[in-house]
Parts: sequence; C-alpha cells; structure tokens
Amino acid sequence: MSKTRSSFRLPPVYPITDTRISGLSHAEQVALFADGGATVVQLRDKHASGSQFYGQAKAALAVAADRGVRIVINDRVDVALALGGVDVHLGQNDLPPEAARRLLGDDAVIGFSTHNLNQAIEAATWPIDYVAIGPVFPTSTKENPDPVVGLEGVRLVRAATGASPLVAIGGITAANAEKVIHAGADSVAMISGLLTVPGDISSNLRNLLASFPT
Ligand code: TZP
Ligand code: MG
Repeated sequence: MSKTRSSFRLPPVYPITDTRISGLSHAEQVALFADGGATVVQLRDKHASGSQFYGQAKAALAVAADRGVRIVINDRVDVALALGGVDVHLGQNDLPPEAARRLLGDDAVIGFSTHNLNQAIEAATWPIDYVAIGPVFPTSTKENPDPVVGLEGVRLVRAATGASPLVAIGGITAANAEKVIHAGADSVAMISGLLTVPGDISSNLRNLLASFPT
C-alpha cells in the first residue's frame, strides 16, 4: 500500500448491505446505517443484474450524499464509474486493483479482499487503501467461503502488514467484535451481525460504535 494512499481512515465498524438478509433496499439500509452513525457503507449485491444494481445504488447514493456517508461499491467497477464519486471493494476474482485504479483515478478509495496471510501481504504492496481479511469466523452470508482465519489469522496479518489499514470480516457480531479489534483489525465489517433484525439495524450499529470510542 503506497504511502500516498494513507489518508483514508476506516471507521471502527464498516456496515455492508444485503437485500436478502435485511429484506430492505440498499437505499433503505443506507438510511438506517446513517441513522446509526455510519460514515462509510458498502453496497454488496451478488444477485442483482447490472441494471438493477446500478438503479439501486444510484438511489442509495442520493441518500448517502444527503447524510455525508461514503459509498463503496462491491465488485462492480463499471457501476462505480457510471455513478461517479464512489469507491470500490474488490475481491480475488474481480478486476485487479491496479486496473481499477487506472479507471477510477487517485481519489477513489479501493479496498481488497484477502483470505490468507500470503494474499494479505501481497495486497498490502498494491495501490489500494485498505486490505480486508476473512472470514474470521464461520459465516453463512458468503457463498463458498474460504477457510476461517480466526483471531490468530487477524493477528498474523496485522503483524505482517505493519500499519496498513485492515478490516476484518466474516461472522463478526457485537459479541466478538472487540476481540477482533484487539487482534489488530482497525475495523470490523459486518453484514448479518447488523442486519438480521431489520427493526434493530440503526441501534445495533449505534451501540457497537459507542463501544469503540475514537
Ligand atoms: N467476505 C468474507 S466473509 C464475508 C465476506 C463478504 C461475509 C460476511 O458476512 P457476515 O454476515 O458479516 O458474516
Ligand atoms: Mg468481489
């Protein structure tokens, strides 16, 4: 991770949308996360068509812009480019980060998913803004997840990647988030841990953020 990319700060809790788990649109989830204190929200949709995701993300971006929330688009650099002014989170099978950087320019935040120590060490040398490591714990949200890395995996990645911004993901809940931060993550990314009870989404996030004073 080049030093020029160090201005982005991961929030201690990084909420990610899921329309199936929540039963809500991306825009509705962004509004609820914003009410709970989110400053960054990732829009993740593995089932929508390009056209559906673009339309939903555009609506979510309008909500986010009103609330000062930064939007990160999962996987789809094309959708991010079409929307403009948003960031991307890429995985091992997506467009390589250096290609996404050429398309999106220097101002975009680019995050990258890794699933083991070697991937994380390599990613930390790339033109990205943060590395994600996971799954930390078992998760049923992701299809075909890689083996869990556990808290020890987070510790090893932290030790090997120095001060690079690091977010941990996978099976993280209010009950285990503090241990993940203590293992060295700057941030915990959460889907089901925040979304499972739609009526509680804002308060789940607010309570968790309050437990990690900045
Ligand atoms: N990458 C690794 S685990 C995971 C992703 C996208 C799913 C996280 O979902 P949850 O519900 O927070 O376990
Ligand atoms: Mg991906």
